[in-house]
Formats: sequence, C-alpha cells, structure tokens
Amino acid sequence: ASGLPLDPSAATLPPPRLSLRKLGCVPRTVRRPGFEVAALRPGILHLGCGAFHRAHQAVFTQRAIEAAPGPEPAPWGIVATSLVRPVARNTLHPQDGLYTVLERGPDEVRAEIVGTVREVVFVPDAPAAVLARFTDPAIQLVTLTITASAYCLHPSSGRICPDHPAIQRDLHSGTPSSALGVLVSGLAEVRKAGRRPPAVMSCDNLESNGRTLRQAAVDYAALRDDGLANWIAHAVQFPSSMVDRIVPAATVLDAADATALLGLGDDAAVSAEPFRQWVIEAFEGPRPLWEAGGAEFVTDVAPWEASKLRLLNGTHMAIAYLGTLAGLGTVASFVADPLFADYARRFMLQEQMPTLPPSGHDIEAYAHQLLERWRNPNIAHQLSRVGRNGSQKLQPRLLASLRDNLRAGRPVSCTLLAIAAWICCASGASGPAQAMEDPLAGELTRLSEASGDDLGRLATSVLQLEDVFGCELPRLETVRTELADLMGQLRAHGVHRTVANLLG
Ligand code: CS2
Repeated sequence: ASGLPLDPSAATLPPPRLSLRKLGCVPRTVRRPGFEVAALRPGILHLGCGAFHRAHQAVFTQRAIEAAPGPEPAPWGIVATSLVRPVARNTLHPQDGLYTVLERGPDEVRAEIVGTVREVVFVPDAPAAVLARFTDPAIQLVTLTITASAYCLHPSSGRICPDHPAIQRDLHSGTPSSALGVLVSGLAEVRKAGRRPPAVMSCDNLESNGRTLRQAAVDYAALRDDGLANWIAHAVQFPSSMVDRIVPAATVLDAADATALLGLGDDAAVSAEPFRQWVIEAFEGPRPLWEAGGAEFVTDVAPWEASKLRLLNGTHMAIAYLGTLAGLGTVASFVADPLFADYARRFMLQEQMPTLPPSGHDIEAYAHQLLERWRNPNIAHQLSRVGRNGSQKLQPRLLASLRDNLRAGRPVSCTLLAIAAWICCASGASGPAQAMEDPLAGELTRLSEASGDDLGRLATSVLQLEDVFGCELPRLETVRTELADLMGQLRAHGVHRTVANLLG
C-alpha cells in the first residue's frame, strides 16, 4: 500500500484551466500564439462562434498576426458572438478566450493554442453592446459563420423568407436576435453615425455567399426602412469567400485529449483535419494578412465555390443519407467501404464535375484528394450532423447540378439515389433512428404518413415542395418514377445492393 497517495481525493483533482496566466506552462510540443495575446486589440466582429470558426478563420488570423511586422500584434483580435447557445461564452470566458485546435491527421495529432478570440459575447446577454461594436472605429470587418439555414432564405429562390419565425420574432420584439437582424441593425447604427461601414464577409457554404448575404441584408432592411436597404446595397462591401476545413462537432474526447497534451483543462478544444483552405474575393480596406496562413485573394471565387459546394458538400449529403440508411455513423466509415467509395467517386466525376464552370482546376485530383480527406480515421464526422437541414442545402449542392445534367442529357442516377435517401431519412419513412434534423421534418413526416406504403405518392408529394425543388423538377415524370423506384430498392434490398445495382 506504500504507493497509494495519502489523500485519495488529491489524485483526482482536475488540472487548472488553460488561461493567459498559464500559457507559459504548456509543453513545447504544443504550438502557442506567436504574439503577445494580452496586447492584441480587436479588429473583427464575428457572428457565429462555433467549432468551424475556431478551427478555420481564427487560425488563419493567428498566422496573419504572427506574420505582421512590428512590436505590437497587428490589431486583428476577434470579438466572437454567438446567437443561439451560450456554450462558447461559458467555455471560453474562464480560459481568457484561449482554446486548443487538435489537428488530427491520419497518423498523428498536433495541438495548437489559438489566441485570436479576445472577447466572446452571447448576443441575448448584451444585444445593445453587440450593436455598438459595429460603430467601434477599431472594428474593420464583420464575418459570419452562422450556417446556411440561419440566412432565412427560400431554398429555391435564394431570397429571404419574411415569414421565417426568426425574422418575425425580431420584427415583433424590436431587439434583433437573428444573425440577419443583428447585422442589419448594426449596419443601421453605422449609417446613423455617418461612419465608413466595415466590410461584411460570409464564410458559410452558400452559392455566391457575398452576393447572397448582401441581398438577404437588403431584403431584411427593406422590411424596416427602404433608405437603409438602399444604403446597404451601395455602401457596404460583401466579398464572397470559399471556406474549407472538416471540423466535426467538439466532443468530450477533444477536451480530454487537449487536457492530456497541455497538462491544463480545456473545455473549448476543437478537432479538425490538417487541410484548410480559404479563397477570398479581393476587397478594399484594411484586413489581416490572411495570405500568411495560406488564404488566396482572387477576383472571382465562383470556380472554387462551385467545386467545393458540389463535390465536397454535395457528396457529403449523399454520404450522410446513404450512410445513415446503411446503419453507419461517420463519413470515414462510409468511404472505408470500397463499393461506397466507388459510388462517391462516380457521383463526383460523372455527375458533379461536368456541371462545373470552366477553370484551370484539376477536378479529378480534387476528387481524389477529397476521398483521402474523408478516409482520415481520426476525424469522426457524424453523418447526423452532416445531413441535418438537408432541405435548405439540396438546391446548391445537388439540385443545381441535377437540372444542368437533365438539360444536357447526362447521367443523374447517383444524384437521384442521394435524393431518394434524403427523402427516406428526412421524412422518417426509414424509421425514427434514421430521421434527420430538418426545418421541414414535420411537413415531410406528414407527407410520409399520408402516403402510407406508396413510395410513388411520397416521391410525388415531396417533389411538390416548391420551396425546395422549384417548379421544373416536379413536372418531370422520369425524375418522379426513378426516385420512387430507388426508394423502393433502398427499402427492399438495402443500401449496399442498391448501390451495387446502380454502379453495375
Ligand atoms: C458539411 C460541411 O455539414 C456540412 O454541411 O458538408 O460542414 C463541410 O464539412 C465543410 O464545409 C468542409 O469545409
């Protein structure tokens, strides 16, 4: 018994939390911010402080500050706000905004402490203070990672939906709580103060995200004040950007791994794959030296955006629904099956690649690289997460290319199989265990119940959701019958046999 500690409770005391004071104690194997974090002044207001932001833009910004000359850190600290949940505030406050990014490669994990997030605000706690930041002369940029569904758009037209509950809530309460509401009210403050507006950059996976955000902000402003709408349309820059890094939702395993590597507690740690990419439409005015982190500034983001949305995000959707129906849990487990990997490759090369705008990009190499990234066994990217809100994401990721291919007489069966799988999951037709979170889940379940066992009827009624499918696709008899047939095959034979039949 001589090896036992005298006080057993002492052995289980948690380590102290990561904080500015403790930063000097972390082992040398962990990368630390290469600037004096306490001296970093804010320059960016960010909406949506989720795991993606923390593993993407905040890391590029860290590189930019590290590369900037001068004794003082370049003033690009981030004031990060979250709108829906207070998790970021609760975990980052006690850590002085510091957290670890665990870069999980196939063979090793590297840890980096990020120091660019200098303030974290939960908007419902202090809405007026957030709006006041828009007129803070230090804030030069406003960036957003709020996810596609928070843009409150009609999926098929890409214009805002004034009846959206988040917009209605804002209009009735007078205090904005939606991201669009905060953005437009903040810009209204800038206009009232007669200041030069910050550039506003969407970092979400949307088609022409800069133009889409501008239109959404203008439409939203027009619900209140045409003068404001007109000013936003003309005075504010909305550069587009293509962002890419696979970042699963943070888990307790991330916190535990970070704690083991740092010797300090970190409840805000996030995991990410080693790959990261950011292509930004050039804009005027001051900005961080994001190139130092590998970002590219270009005149037109469209070719990058199209291949990213259609090959990466579109195939992700196909993987999410087919994988869920096959009883799998992660993207990596799907592509580990050679038949499913063949399906993903065929889908990308035969049905998505032909629809891309001309560019000098090597799309085959890109598809190959994507399969390698998805295979990373240390990234547990949950299918339930990748597949949520499908009704809001189908249009740019699957339906746009489906239409192009139908018009050009090219093959579409891999795409239709992905849509058939979405209908099975999102309508609950394949059972509650495979149901996906979706704003239209209630409506889809109703359609499924009304159709009973008649898959043809279910396909027809789902296709008639004009907000999702527009009005052209539902009229195409071949789309309807093929979808119903594929849903029948999935139900009767399971995913493996259906995919094997399809690939021939
Ligand atoms: C995914 C993306 O959940 C999803 O919609 O497709 O989050 C994807 O992992 C990122 O866009 C990768 O950059």
